[in-house]
Amino acid sequence: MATSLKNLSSYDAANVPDASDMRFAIVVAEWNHEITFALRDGAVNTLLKHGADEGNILVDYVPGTFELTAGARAFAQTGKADAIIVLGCVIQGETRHFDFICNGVTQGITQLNTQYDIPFIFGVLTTDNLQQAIDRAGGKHGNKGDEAAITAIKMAALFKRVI
Ligand code: DLZ
Repeated sequence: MATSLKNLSSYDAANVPDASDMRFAIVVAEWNHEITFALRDGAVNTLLKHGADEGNILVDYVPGTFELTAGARAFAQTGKADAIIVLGCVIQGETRHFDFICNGVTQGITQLNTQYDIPFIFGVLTTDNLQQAIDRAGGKHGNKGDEAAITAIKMAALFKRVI
């Protein structure tokens, strides 16, 4: 479903596992920080709402979305997280940079998901313009950070059940 038809902050709280025994890492891109910091705040608040301990939510920063893969990998190697969320925002410009960054981070995070026994959650907005990003970072379409946090909790619970 297109996100314009779905509120990214809407979910059934009854279907979300308790996160009180889970550890999370959140890697945030500083590029388009007015958007990514709103995604970060949404993610942190949603994790706390579902029982996560503030001390079990590690947050750190990379310069841009392209660096999210390396930042997430660094956290994975510490073994300190049950799920790793990456948050970024790539806005279409006049050059093909948009495509290269989006392809790079998508492939990078996909590869990490096959290399480590922890889930990596993709909280990257890829929009045509700033308004579309604002709409998805706490605006009329909700907050993709909330959605990423719920996904992280569900995936961390699955890994705890299965592995
Ligand atoms: C260079 C660049 C451009 C043009 N646009 C974005 C963007 O919209 N969002 C984003 O997160 N980062 C952007 N960057 C920076 C790259 O992600 C990366 O930090 C640099 O290419 C250095 O590797």
